[in-house]
Amino acid sequence: MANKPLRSDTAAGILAGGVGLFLIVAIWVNLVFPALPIVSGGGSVLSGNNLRLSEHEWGFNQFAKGGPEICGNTTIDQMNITLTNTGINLHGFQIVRADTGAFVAGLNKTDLVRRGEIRHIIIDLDKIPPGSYYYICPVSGHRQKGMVAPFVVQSGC
Ligand SMILES: [Cu+2]
Repeated sequence: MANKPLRSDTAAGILAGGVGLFLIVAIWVNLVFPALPIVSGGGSVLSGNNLRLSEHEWGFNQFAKGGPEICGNTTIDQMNITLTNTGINLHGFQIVRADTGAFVAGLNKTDLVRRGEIRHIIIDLDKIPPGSYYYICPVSGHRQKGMVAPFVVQSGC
């Protein structure tokens, strides 16, 4: 065994095994700990007290994943959001804390917007402390597929 030169086919086998193992681990990690993609499309920000937001598979508005950031100005008491489901599946809308994921505002988890439905909701911004949140679709698996984007409450947007 000592000083025996490593045959090239053996080396190739070890390398292939290593690459395979790496891929298996990478796939496992992705399945068990799905990354939460936060896509805030190209710096676009929705603000004001009358927002329109279309929902579709894995994104909001024109984004294939994620959506525009929503900025809630602390001077606004109530934010009106018009949701339009332009997708095929049922979608919901919730605002959750960025740190704990706890529900803050939005639709009940089982209150979903149907295909083609237009829904007006009111977010009581005056009840949400300044800070970082996300808006998400609470349908199982949709957030993981991309239906998540930043929602911030701050003075000035
Ligand atoms: Cu959804």
